[in-house]
Amino acid sequence: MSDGSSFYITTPIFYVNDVPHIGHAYTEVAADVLARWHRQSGEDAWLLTGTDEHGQKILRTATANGVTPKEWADRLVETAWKPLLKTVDIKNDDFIRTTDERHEVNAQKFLQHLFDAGHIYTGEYEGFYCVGCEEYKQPSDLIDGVGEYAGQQVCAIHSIPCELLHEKNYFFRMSTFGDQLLALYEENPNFVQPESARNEVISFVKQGLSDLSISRSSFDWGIKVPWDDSHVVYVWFDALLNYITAAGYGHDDEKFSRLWPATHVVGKDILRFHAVIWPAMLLAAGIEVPRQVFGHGWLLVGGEKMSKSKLTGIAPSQITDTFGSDAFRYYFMRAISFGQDGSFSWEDLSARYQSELANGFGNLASRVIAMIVRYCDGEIPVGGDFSEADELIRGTEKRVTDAATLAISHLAIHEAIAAIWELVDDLNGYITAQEPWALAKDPANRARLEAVLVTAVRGLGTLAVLLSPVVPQATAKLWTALGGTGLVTDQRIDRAWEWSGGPRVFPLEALFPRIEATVG
Ligand code: ME8
Repeated sequence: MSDGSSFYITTPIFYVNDVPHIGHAYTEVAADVLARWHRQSGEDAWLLTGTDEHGQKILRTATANGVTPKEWADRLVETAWKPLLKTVDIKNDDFIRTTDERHEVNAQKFLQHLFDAGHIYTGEYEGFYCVGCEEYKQPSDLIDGVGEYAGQQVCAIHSIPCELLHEKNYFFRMSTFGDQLLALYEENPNFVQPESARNEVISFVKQGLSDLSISRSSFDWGIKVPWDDSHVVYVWFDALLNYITAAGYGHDDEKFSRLWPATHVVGKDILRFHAVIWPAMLLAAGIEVPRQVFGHGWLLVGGEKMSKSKLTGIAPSQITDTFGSDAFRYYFMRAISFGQDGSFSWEDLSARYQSELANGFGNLASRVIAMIVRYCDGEIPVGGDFSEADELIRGTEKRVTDAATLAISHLAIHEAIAAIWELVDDLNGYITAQEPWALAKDPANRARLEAVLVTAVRGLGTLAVLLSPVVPQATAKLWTALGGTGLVTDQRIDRAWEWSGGPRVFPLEALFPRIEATVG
């Protein structure tokens, strides 16, 4: 049902070494909701995710585990990273690994192109390198260590000492792209979003850019520099290229011109790599810059950024085993303003599950379907005696469809869901006010009863279509119960209110069953 326009969206490629936690799953879900939404809007949407597999950190862990880095990465991709996608119900179109041949070969082409065009030179570098971040650190990035590292300077993110490295490296002349980047941020204010991220990036670039060391020679787990195989490509330079090698750069021109440029969804921790280094690399290569870089906030648990190194990691399956993947997706997309930090708590998750998903949406669906079974033998009435209250519901359906579409166009996923929830609340209020159970007692009210039930069922159909990107499993069940034709994912989301009801309803199990066990 594509109308031809392309929407290519990416997540970061995650360090294969790390254990997936809810922070990674959060980014995956956000990108997936956006991709599903655009797919349902008739666009050629394409979601890419994958794993970052080179670099010193991975080499060290593999060696410590007595296997080659490739064997180590293969194992983690199959046992941890691909299963994560299933756990939170991601419908990705591709999964790239930086050890894929399609990546390695075409990343080398890119590098050779930059070298031939004079953007790369040989130099010497000495600096403090954090293996956790895979990045050289400035003195201002270091803080005083505590505990076993007391008296030493440590990386502010990983709380471990950095290593003083002195190497002969190849350098990318990034410093020459400062003005072009500032012009880009100026001319295209949407290039970096949200606004706080944009401001941070602009002030960083205004301070002046240094050239970037893009090779390492002290170890060999990486892509070989094509003109000097004693060097491997710096892991970030390698990783960023995944976004174009997966999209056909260097080997499938038709695909590349169809997909590129992409929208990159990343955590704000890696904003500069995506909003400064990456567009500078592309400008140097004469390739169009990304459509947008969106830096979302951090998930905080107990006030701290969730990460494995701080030992606060929560596995996504700990949540989905109890609440299901739909609830995971809904909770994180609804409770946190996309672009800002947000705190996770089991109490908040349980409360929202119960009041919003089970009572607000799930019960509404069950009640309406049960009334059609009881009062109309399961047949959806075709018409009735429509009133102003019914028209108001139809108006709400159109209004929230437009509001949600607009919110998604600027990646405000939380606003889109809040808009859709106005329909959930209005439908609940409508049923309470119209009292179909009272109308059913007197055959003289038959036409009015039918108008109320068909209005409610149409509202449910609109909700199924609008919520499908967020809660795909519940909405698929609801669509079947409403007798909708085809798949709910094939219904146009920008015209969600157009559905006029199938011939009859079918039994619906509880969409969000009661959860008895205490969790946390
Ligand atoms: O940085 N809250 O990979 P990575 C929200 N390989 N999101 C979080 C999070 C949290 N507490 N913790 C992690 C890398 N994330 C590189 C990327 S891309 C060319 C290379 C998410 O495994 C968020 O998306 O450390 C963040 O940007 C990403 O995980 C970092 O993943």
